[in-house]
Amino acid sequence: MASTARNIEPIFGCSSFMTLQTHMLADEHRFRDANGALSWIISALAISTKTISARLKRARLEDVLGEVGRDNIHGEHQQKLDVIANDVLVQVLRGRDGVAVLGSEEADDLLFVNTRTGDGDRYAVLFDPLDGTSNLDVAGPVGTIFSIFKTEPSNVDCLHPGAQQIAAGYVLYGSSTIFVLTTGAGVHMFVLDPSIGAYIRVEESICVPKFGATYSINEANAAGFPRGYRRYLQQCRDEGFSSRYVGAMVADVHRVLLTGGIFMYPPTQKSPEGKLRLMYEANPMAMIIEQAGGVATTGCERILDLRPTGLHQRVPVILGSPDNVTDLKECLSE
Ligand code: AHM
Ligand code: MG
Repeated sequence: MASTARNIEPIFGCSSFMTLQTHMLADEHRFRDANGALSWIISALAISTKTISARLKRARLEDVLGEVGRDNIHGEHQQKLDVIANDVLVQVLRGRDGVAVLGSEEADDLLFVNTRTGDGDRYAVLFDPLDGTSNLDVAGPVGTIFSIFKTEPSNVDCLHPGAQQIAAGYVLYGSSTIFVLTTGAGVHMFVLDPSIGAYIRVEESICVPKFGATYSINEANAAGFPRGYRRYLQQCRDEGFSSRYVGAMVADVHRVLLTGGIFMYPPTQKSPEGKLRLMYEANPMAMIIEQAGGVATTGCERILDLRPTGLHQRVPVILGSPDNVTDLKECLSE
C-alpha cells in the first residue's frame, strides 16, 4: 500500500540543517589538496569559543570580572576574562597538528607550536581573544576575532598582507553566540544552539547592503579626527542617519554586515595610527566585509594590501557598504 509522505517541518526555521562542522567538511571539496587541517583549526575555534561563551555567561557568578593587575603589550589593563579567553584558545589550538604559529593580542610575541616538521600545510592563527572588553563589566557584547594564514619557512614572523588570509572570522557573544566565517568563498553565519552544543548555519553568502543610513564611530573623539571625517559625519547627520556604537568592533561590524552602513575607527590626535590592530582585528574583519561585497580601507589604501611591519601594528579602519565608503572617501579627499 502506498504511503503518503508527511510534510517535514524545517528544524530551527532553516531550510537545510547544517552544523559548522558539516559546513567545513563540504567546503573542503573546494580545495583539491585539502587534508582536513583547516577544518581541524575551525573546529578548534568552535570548541574554544563555545567554552569562552559559557565562561562569559557565568562571569559574574564565577567572580572572573575585573582586572588581573597587569598590562598587556599595548599598555592596557588586562581583564581576567582576556586572560581566560586567550588561554582557552592557545590550549585548544596548540593541540591541532596543522597549527604551527599562534599570535594573540594578549601576548607580546608569536608562539611557535608543533615545531616538528611533517607533511601537509602548516598554519598561523592570529586572534584577538576578547574584543571590546570594556563591555564585560556591564554584560555588553564582546567578541573573538581570528585570522588564518598558511605559514612558510621563509616568513616565520607571519607578517603577510591580509589578502593572503586563508580564512577569517569572528564570534559575537551577544544575546546569542554567532560564528561568522569566510574561507574565501563568501561569508556564512552560524548560531550556537546551547541545547545541543553546536553551531548551526543560519545564513549563507551574506551580502552587505549597498548602502545603509547608519554610522558607527566613537564620536566623542571627533575633535581629534582629520577634517574629512568630521565633514562626512556632518553630512550623515544632515541626511538623517542614525548613529550606533557598541564599543566592541565585532558587534558594530556585525550590524554593518547585516544591515549596511559604515564602521570607522579613524586616526586621532592621541592615536595617529588609529587604535585597532592590523593583524588580528582589521585584516580578518576586512576579509569578511570584502567577501560580503563591502569595502575595507584605511581611507588611503585597501586594508588587505597593507604590508605589515609588526604583529601589533595599528591602522585606521573603515569598513562598510560600498556607497557609504565612497561618500566618506570623497569627504576625505576634498
Ligand atoms: P580591545 O580589543 O582592547 O577591546 O579594543 C578594541 C575595541 C574595539 O572593539 C572597539 O571598536 C574599540 O576598541 C573601542 O574603542 P574606544 O573605546 O576608543 O571607542
Ligand atoms: Mg580588540
